[in-house]
Amino acid sequence: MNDAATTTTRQRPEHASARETAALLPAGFELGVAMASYQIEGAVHEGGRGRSIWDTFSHTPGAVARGETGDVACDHYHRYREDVALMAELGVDAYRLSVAWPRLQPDGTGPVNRAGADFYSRLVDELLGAGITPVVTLYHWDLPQALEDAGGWPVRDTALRFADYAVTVQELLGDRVHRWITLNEPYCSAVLGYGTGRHAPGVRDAGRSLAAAHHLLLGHGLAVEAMRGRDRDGDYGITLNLEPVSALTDREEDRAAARRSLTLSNLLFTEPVLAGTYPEDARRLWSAVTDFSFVRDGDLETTSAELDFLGVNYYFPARVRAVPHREPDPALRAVDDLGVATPLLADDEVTEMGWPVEADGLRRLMVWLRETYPALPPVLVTENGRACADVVVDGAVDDPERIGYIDGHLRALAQAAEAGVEVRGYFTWTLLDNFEWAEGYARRFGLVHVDFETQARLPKASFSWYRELVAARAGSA
Ligand code: GCO
Repeated sequence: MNDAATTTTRQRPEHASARETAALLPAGFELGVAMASYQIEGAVHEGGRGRSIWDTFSHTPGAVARGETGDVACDHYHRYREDVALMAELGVDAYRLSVAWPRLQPDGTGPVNRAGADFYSRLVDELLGAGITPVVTLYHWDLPQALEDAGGWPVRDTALRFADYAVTVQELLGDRVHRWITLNEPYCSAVLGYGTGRHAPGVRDAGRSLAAAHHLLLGHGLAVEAMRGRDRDGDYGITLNLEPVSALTDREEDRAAARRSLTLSNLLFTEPVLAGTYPEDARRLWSAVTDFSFVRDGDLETTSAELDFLGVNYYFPARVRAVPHREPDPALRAVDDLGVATPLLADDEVTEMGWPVEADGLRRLMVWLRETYPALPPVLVTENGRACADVVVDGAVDDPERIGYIDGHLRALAQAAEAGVEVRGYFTWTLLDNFEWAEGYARRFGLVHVDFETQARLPKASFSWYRELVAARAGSA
């Protein structure tokens, strides 16, 4: 079916769309790739690394598809030089990496584990040597198990531990790293981790999930304040996964459902971070499971600490309709049991994750942010990409759907910029096929194919496309 496309890609590797799209991007627009520690590093028992909640969770029968774990992953811990060389070949300006907390503080507190510190130090040096700016995420979900055993994110003390850890990382790398992202997707940590149990640590408790959300944002704010106190010139941000939310129909009940959905997916995070408040309806929506007494005086000033940028991860839109609650008793309801559903539509293009593709959703999300938050800091899209059913044929992977996805979303971003949103850059998810959390290795998001038996890396057609985009952007700047 794709024969024509395949032939075209192999014989004529230049893509007109890469040059055309590059020309639409705002001046100085940054292009990068993103990855995360547990998804790529492997070497979970090496260099004095402690155990994280994802080690425990992935080894729990039934938690991850096919019982897969991040024990080896892409073996990036040993192959980071090769991976940085791929980034250099791609020509990207920046690499968004994450630091594994249990590599630096095996039990989540106390003195630094030297071997872990050395690993990240070498990685940063390798990046700088290749002319690639490191953008460091402090927490991409690998909480030290010892902190989970002490209560995890539902406990306030974890926020304090996080701020200490943030300063520890800054002390180690701050002479060479100036751009920091505190948390990746606190929605997933709180809602999937403690609410639905789909992610580590696999807890299903609505009240604890909401407490976790608050303490994550508190930890974020404390970390920003502490790090900024040490280095005023650094750039500090947080990455939220947000959705453009709309009602599926004009019916009042669907519009109300969309509002509830918006509260959980966006406002529960954007309001404390960008407005220093809680969404109006949060207390009412979850009154049967918590009294929000975990919010203390002054907390919201901390959660809304000044940011230099907002990181946004976007994958798919939410088109919401009203459905009955799964659980009739409000006191027993899951945190996401809000009487909402986000069905696929008949003409949806759907990724291997089962997510609908809608590039314009990214433009709408950007415009929603700017209209809702007049003081919105500059935005970086810190993740966007798609899983495809990639196969190696004759030593090559042709992935026109991924190219189309990235291209479409960049064009949507260019339109958002045109509409006045200050969008500074785009990091595609991701460089290497890697451990896709509860889905394991079967969901491939990379520009580079990884053979998990041999660890061979094979750049896909999308890699060439992205390289042309970066080169054309640089040339046009
Ligand atoms: C995410 C994650 C990534 C995922 C990606 C695809 O932040 O959800 O940062 O780790 O792999 O989003 O699902």
